[in-house]
Amino acid sequence: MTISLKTIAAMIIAGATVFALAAQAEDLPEVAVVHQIIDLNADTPAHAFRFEPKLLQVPAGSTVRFKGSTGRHTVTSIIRMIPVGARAFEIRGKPEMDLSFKNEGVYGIRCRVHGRHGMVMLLVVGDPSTNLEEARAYLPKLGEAERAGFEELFEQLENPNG
Ligand SMILES: [Cu+2]
Repeated sequence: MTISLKTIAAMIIAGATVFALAAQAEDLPEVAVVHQIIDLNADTPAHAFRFEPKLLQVPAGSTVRFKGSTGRHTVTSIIRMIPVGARAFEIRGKPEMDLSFKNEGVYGIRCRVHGRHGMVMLLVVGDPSTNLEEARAYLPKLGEAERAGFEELFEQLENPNG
């Protein structure tokens, strides 16, 4: 049996349609995804071990899917850099984990192992002003690379267009 090129083309188009519908269905409800990266070709340690994205803004009540808390990576909230009333959290040894965030404000997050290389991220849930100043005031207590990482992210948050 032979399949004509025309048939193959039709099959590809049908497949593409199914894929497009699936992508549309996945849009609701939206889940933001954060990856944890080890990039051995990177030119600096802060780039080699990183969250992607490093700055994430979501509406209150959103679910964030953290991927890649494996090997030595962790997703660890920093005490004093999360909103009052929000629960501290740590993910480790999980390829994928969903967390929901109800409390508005900023969440300073580090990798417990690679934080010293600047592996930090800033999650902003709803209105950052809830605890922005408190979180910033804690920066001097952090190690050099973590502090530098967060300063860059706070800067980005306040001047999103550069
Ligand atoms: Cu790590």
